[in-house]
Amino acid sequence: EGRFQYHIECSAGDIAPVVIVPGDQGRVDKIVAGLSEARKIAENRGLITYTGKYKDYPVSVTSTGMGGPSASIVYEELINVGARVLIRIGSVAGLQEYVNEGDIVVPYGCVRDDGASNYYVPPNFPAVPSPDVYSSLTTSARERGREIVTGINWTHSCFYKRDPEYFQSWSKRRIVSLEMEASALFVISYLRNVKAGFIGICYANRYKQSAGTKVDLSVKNPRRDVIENSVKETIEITLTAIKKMYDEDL
Ligand code: R1X
Repeated sequence: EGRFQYHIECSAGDIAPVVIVPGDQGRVDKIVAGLSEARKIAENRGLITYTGKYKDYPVSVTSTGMGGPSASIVYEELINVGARVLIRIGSVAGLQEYVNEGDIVVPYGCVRDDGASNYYVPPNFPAVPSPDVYSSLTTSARERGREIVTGINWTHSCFYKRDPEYFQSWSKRRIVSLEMEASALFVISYLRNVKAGFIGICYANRYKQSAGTKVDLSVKNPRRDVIENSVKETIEITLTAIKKMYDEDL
């Protein structure tokens, strides 16, 4: 392995051992802004890669696109060229009444409806982050006095599902949030013996939106500034967590 990868168009030596993997291509620049000496490595099909440094420690960023099937291609190819730690920074929706716009969520497990991991392992196989990444992220948030939400996240595959029960059923089981890539990340990383973690920013409360009879998924967010602030803070928390992991030799 280590040769040129078909989709991400990177080879061994192009990326750092630690790679931040947002879904959104638009978030890549925001993360790269926190790095020094960053250079663009590749861009293909919306899979954009930069490598730079955070306080002298090498860090890469690669966008994965939306959903388990796209993201799983990126996770696999990054590991093929030397990634040892993958950290997803991504958007989530809240599934509990108390998880709202701008909240930061760091899950310690996922329900696996990502649409890709079921091709790797049976349904009874868990999707969990590496304890090292989880604790570095949560410690780094707490050290700066930022409260986070933790619990189990649901990685699903059907954004435009309009049946309220689809959302409510997981809410009733105390699931805190939902998004579309984390469980594929956790399963693939576990199988390939690399470390993974996920930190999410809440964009909407799907619990409240689906509590009526209709689910309106297209509401424009009135709290954009609060969310943008949390995106910035999430990036800082992640970079500090990465430094912590390098310093502690994790
Ligand atoms: O993971 C989810 C997906 O990538 C979060 O945002 C996208 C859907 O809007």
